[in-house]
Amino acid sequence: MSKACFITLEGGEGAGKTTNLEFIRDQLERQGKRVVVTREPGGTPLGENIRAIFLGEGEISPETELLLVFAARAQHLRDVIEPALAAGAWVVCDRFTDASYAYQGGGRQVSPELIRRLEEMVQNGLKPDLTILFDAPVEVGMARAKRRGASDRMESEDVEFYERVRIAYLQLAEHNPKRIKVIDSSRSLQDVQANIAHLLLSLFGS
Ligand code: Z5A
Repeated sequence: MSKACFITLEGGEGAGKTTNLEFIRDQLERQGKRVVVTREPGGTPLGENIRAIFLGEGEISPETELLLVFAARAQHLRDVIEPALAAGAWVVCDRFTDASYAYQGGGRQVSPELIRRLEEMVQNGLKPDLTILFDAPVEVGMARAKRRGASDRMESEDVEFYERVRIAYLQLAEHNPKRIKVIDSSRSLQDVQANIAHLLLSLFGS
């Protein structure tokens, strides 16, 4: 694929996205690609401020959560993602709009139609070329995240919440099989990275 690609990483808590970000950057750079690595919510000064509010203490209603992530996303698209792609860089983003469908839609049970309307308003039709969904049973991800230390506001949810998030992600993958590729991230890091390398190779070959 000669054009710059937009790749997003998704998954439940402790699924392994962040662990594999640098591996993905390295694989792309070995193919001579210029790579911009970024994250959501965040990626811009405004977005990082929104992230601090989003993950901070205190009650936030489901609709407010949704508006916060889309406010951060609008700025992120204008200031980082769209300019990088236009300049020919590949963009690897730790979470994007699928996370809104999974967490606010699945987890918080906000209407998917509301999410779809915001997506249409903010993204001007831009969607990731490839989404890698790191999937593991909820208890595996939670145990990994717990070993990592203190929890933020989102990480303090119960198992049922994360089960709904996982189901929503798997449904998204089922409905978007060409874009969303599921990797079993309960396997060893070596196996997971072999899968990622294979996926990326198929992208270069197309
Ligand atoms: N959020 C939202 O609600 N709506 C939205 O639209 C967006 C986001 C965009 C922050 O995201 C929160 O924002 C997130 C969803 C919400 N809330 N939650 N929960 P984040 O991505 O910054 O934070 P996170 O989901 O909490 O990420 P995480 O817990 O850091 O997960 P991860 O990045 O997938 O996991 P990791 O840090 O790479 O790995 C966790 C540990 O497992 C670590 O110690 C690793 O060494 C270990 N690990 C990883 N892979 C393996 C394998 N294969 N074997 C063994 N051990 C492993």
